[in-house]
Amino acid sequence: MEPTTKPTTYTAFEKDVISGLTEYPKHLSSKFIYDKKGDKLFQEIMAMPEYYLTECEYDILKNQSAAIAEKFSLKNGFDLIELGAGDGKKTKLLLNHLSDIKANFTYLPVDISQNVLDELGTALQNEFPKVDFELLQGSYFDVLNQLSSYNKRQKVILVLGSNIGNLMHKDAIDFLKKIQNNMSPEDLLFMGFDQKKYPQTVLDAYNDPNGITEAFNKNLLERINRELDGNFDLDAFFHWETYDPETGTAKSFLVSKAAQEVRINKLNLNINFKSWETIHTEISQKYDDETVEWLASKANLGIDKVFESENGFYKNYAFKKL
Ligand code: AVJ
Repeated sequence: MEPTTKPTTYTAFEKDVISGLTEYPKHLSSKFIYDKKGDKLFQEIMAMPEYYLTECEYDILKNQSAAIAEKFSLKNGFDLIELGAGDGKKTKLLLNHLSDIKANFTYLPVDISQNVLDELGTALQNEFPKVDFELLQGSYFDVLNQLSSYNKRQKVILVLGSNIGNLMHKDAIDFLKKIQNNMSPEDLLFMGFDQKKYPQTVLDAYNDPNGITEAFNKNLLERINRELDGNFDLDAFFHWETYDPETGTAKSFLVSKAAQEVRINKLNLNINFKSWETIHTEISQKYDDETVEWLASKANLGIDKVFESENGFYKNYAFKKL
């Protein structure tokens, strides 16, 4: 009898590694940075003084929560749906205000990680015993699709942290379109966009002297070593950041210090690097009002109101369906 080989089915991570490391120039997707270790490193990034984004958005939510809440249907009630809730640190500022004014709402944090949600649930119970909440585990769109059917009151969709910045404009438009598809005319999308600014300030945010961002970026290689039985020598690569002030695109790379071969056993793959060869791993897009307006209009959304941090580094936009 002929030996039969089982068809191989690859995970999304494996597919990205195979295509990304066999194409030229090489690339890997930043979304795979976020395993347990990557999540922890990102928490450390958010606490770095150079990573101004966190504090700017925190300030907006702290100082402008009343003006933000005016956009919500305080009378008829609303659902506050947060995509990628994490530890909810910034959202709690809004929850504070909303519970002060006794708003009628349900908080629905969505996250892919059940661990993260369980911790958030415990914190909410302790800190906001009167706030009605429901934890939703899953990908953003599964959850959004379910929601559009089951409620009649206003939906306020929160996407904080300039997470959209990891997407090229085309993908950002698709992301906005998928949200727009699940919105009714009275619904609101509230989203953070990091702004164009003095280029060195951007570079410093993605190139800290303590090597936290470097470790975060290299976690992609570590994950390949851990999960796919690879033998990447982490010291044979370094982190490199660029920022193009014209396009507003910050780009992260891992650069090979020397010619080398890497073996990834689980994928039966050998990868050759020339010296100075790059792996492009992430973009962190910076915006201006015109670009945000253009992206939104492509997704049939319009800017309803803009909330700006005091230094102008960061903005949260409230969008409605056009
Ligand atoms: C989580 C996408 C907002 O691009 O600023 C931080 C991720 N990468 N430092 C960003 C990140 C390097 C972050 N986002």
